[in-house]
This record gives sequence, C-alpha cells and structure tokens, in this order.
Amino acid sequence: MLWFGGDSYEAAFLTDSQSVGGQIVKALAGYYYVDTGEAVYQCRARGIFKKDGVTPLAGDRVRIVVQDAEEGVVDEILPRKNAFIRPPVANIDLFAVTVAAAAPETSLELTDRFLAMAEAAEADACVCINKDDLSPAAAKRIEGVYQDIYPAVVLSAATGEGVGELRALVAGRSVAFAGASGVGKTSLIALLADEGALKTGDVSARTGRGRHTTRHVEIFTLADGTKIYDTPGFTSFEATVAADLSDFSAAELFPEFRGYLGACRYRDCLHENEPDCAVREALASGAVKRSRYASYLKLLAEMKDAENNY
Ligand SMILES: Nc1nc2c(ncn2[C@@H]2O[C@H](COP(=O)(O)OP(=O)(O)O)[C@@H](O)[C@H]2O)c(=O)[nH]1
Ligand SMILES: [Mg+2]
Ligand SMILES: [Zn+2]
Repeated sequence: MLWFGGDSYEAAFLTDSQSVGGQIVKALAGYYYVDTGEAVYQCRARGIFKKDGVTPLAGDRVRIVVQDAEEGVVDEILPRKNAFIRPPVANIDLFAVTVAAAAPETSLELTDRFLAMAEAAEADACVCINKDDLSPAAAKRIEGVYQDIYPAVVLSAATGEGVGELRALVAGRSVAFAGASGVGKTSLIALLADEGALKTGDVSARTGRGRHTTRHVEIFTLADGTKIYDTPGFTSFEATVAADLSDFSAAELFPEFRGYLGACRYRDCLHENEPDCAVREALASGAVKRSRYASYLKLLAEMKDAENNY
C-alpha cells in the first residue's frame, strides 16, 4: 500500500488534537482516508455527521483532528462545489461518463442518466467511448449520438488510442470516471497515470485484465495536479435518483433541448404529446436524437412518480 505522498514521519511532529485540512481520497468500510498533502490519515467521522444525516464523500475538503501519525477524526466538511449520490463523490469539475463500444454493450439510457446527474450537479460532462479496438462501428454510432452535445472521445485502453485527447480534456481538473462495470474506467485511469507519473496512490497494481474490480471510490493525483476519481461500476440506478433531481425540470437536464424550450405552443409543455412542440419537431428533423428523447421520457416519468410519492 502506498498511502503516504510525502514523508510519513512528518506526521509524528504533529501534536495531539491538532487540526489540519485535507481531502478525502478514499472512503472504505466506515473509514475516510484524508490526504493533507503531507500524509494520508485513516479517519473515522465524528458521530455528529451521522446524526445530521451527512455522509462524508470522496473528494470532500475536510478538517481533521490528528490523533497520531496515522489516524485522525474528520471534524468538519467544508462547503462542497457539488455532490453525487451515485457514485458517491464530491467536488467534481468534469464527470467522465465512460462506455464501451462492446463488452459490455452500452446502455444509452444509463449513459443519459449519468449525464443528467452531471447537469443537475452543474459539473461539466464528457463521454468516453472505450474499446474502439473491439467495435469501431459501434464506437462511431455512440460518438454520433453525443458529439454535438458533449465532448466525446473515442478511446482504446488496449491500444492507447485517444489517450492524448483524454489527457488534454482532464488536465488540471477534478475528474470522476463513472459508468457500468467492465467498460474500462480503471484501465483508462492507469493509462493516464502511466503517462502523467502518478503523484499519489497506486492504480497500476489494481487495474486491468479484470482481476481487480473497483469496489470503492478512490482519488489519484497526477503529477500535474489533475485529480482522477476511480469509481465502482454498477448496472442499474436506484429509483431514488429521480427524487434527487426534484429541483429541476427533466428537459433542462438535456442541454440540446434548451434552444427549443421557449418555442413550444404551451409554456408548460412537457414535450410528450402536446401539439406544436418544438422539441418533438427537433426530434422529427433529427436535431434531437431518438435515444436521447427516449431517455428524456423515462426520466420525466420517474420524476413525475417521485413527485407524486412525496
Ligand atoms: N479490448 C479491450 N479491452 C479493454 C479495454 N479497456 C479495458 N479492457 C478490459 O476490460 C476489462 C474491464 O476493465 P476495467 O478497467 O477493470 O473496467 P472498469 O470496471 O470500468 O474499471 C478488463 O479485462 C480490461 O483489460 C479496451 O480498450 N479494449
Ligand atoms: Mg474499475
Ligand atoms: Zn414541447
């Protein structure tokens, strides 16, 4: 294990109950690993968080009370730029929704759900289309759906294709890789780490060849300061997700709809079956993609359900 970014003995100079700032770089089994820049402390969270219903997240900027050279207690969570429930991460600049051209087959609905969550969190998003080596035709199809809406990068962690483009996209930002398991998130991160000389963490030992499945969120810092969040994959969303979007209308979570929203006949048009709907006209002309519209209808239905249940 490679927890200590700097000299771990520096921590020994800290006096009891000294408070220092840091960032949670890993959350696992009730422990929070806080990187202070000098060392990484294994921390429990103060009981008060649980009482208040607050869960510290990977990416949180925190203050900890240091107990000894290796342990501390998370005492305060500093205000978040944003937070996600799935994956459980905070303070994201770029949400890199990762899909595979093949193995596993891409669910466009799941992809669109991730993208909608990024919109709700006011994080930038991009689409990483990995495994181009397995099915270039499928990669191109997926790229065609997203390229006018989000930055879309076609990649192969197997051949290194697209990694330069990905590197330019992530440079200097806090980037969460999210997507179904097996699409190659950890493999892509290992590639970024190889070329960028990893400052903290040890992604290479846990990547590739399907041997290590990511089961928790972990943040790696590249030499240029870029923060990369590796997250566990999953295959379905909990129904609660839509409830968390309750401050939004479904349509505003689909950026390519925005240009049409004022042009529908009815001001409260939901773009389902209403006459003279500008979004559905854009669908008919091909300006709005069918899969995106289908994902919109699903999200809209879920958000209506969630509203009725509260
Ligand atoms: N052919 C091919 N296989 C890949 C590629 N990227 C990852 N893999 C393989 O896909 C499997 C899952 O990769 P992993 O990085 O663990 O996926 P994660 O669950 O999204 O983190 C592993 O067996 C990888 O070796 C790629 O670009 N092409
Ligand atoms: Mg992984
Ligand atoms: Zn409409």
